[in-house]
Amino acid sequence: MTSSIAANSDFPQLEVHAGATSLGLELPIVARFYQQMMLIRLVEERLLDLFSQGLLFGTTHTSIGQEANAVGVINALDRSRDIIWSNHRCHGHFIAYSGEVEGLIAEIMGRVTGVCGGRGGSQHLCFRNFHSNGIQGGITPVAVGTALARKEDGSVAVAFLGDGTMGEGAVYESLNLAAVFGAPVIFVIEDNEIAQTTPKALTVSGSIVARAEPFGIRTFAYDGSDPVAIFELAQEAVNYARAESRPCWLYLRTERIGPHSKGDDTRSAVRLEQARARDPIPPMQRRVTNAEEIDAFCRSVVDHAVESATAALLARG
Ligand SMILES: Cc1ncc(C[n+]2csc(CCOP(=O)(O)OP(=O)(O)O)c2C)c(N)n1
Repeated sequence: MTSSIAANSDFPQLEVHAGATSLGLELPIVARFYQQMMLIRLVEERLLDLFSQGLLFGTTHTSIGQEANAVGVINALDRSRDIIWSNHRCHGHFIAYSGEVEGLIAEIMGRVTGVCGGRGGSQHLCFRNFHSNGIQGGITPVAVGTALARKEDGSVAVAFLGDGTMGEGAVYESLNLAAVFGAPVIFVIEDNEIAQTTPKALTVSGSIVARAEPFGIRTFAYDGSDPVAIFELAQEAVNYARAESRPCWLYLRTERIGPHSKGDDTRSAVRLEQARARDPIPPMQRRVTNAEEIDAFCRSVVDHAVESATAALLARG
């Protein structure tokens, strides 16, 4: 059963496919964004739980703490024509793009009902215009190529990168060619200051914000966890890339609250406390009047998705 939870025509519509019924509300933007963030949070918490029970195929990287980036950036795109290239930490980007909670959970549980038949897992998603790949920096040249190939339709491409990917040569070759050829690609940098267990200070020289300027690439930067602010900035970046047929650099300073993958978090208690202080969910919870209703709806979507994935056939029996 398909339920539409976002019926305001001013903003791109997100359909959530689930056995749960719709809230039946025309949600204003803050509530809509809160709902998408909550859905991402609950899916990822459930994935960690499923992993600990041995019910996932392969590994998983959650974006707990970074949900505002996914929601802000993806909602600024035209889902029907823009092309998304995501990385290993892609669940939030994917849910904000597709609302396919059931298809994602089934995919990571290795079920035939997954969005890629249960064979790709979250690091090899391919669904409509959304793609993910776990090789750090590997998607950047591809994003530039697709932006060039599709720019005549007015499409833009987006590539999501982490701070720990700033050491990959392919990123700089991509920046150079994107600027030289005029590729409308938005490089989104989610700087959570850590790559797996290595703090950025140990591996990244100079400024990440200023990284693209020497290539003649315009920069948009934000430090915070308000999805509406990220959405507005991302809209500016997307409008610029589309109208000017130019690349741009959208730098987002963020915090990863959970582990890199499952239990591998070596950060100090003080550093983790700083990260948690920037959790984007509580401030949004305070901004919406019907948070409890939204939470209950999201929970039912996730419960239903896990139930139906569990009942489906394994792709690799
Ligand atoms: C080329 C390459 N080297 C190493 C890895 C293993 N690996 C996966 S994620 C990751 C850390 C990435 O850090 P960052 O780019 O900051 O993104 P974040 O995980 O913080 O979102 C590493 C080292 C990989 N996937 N690809």
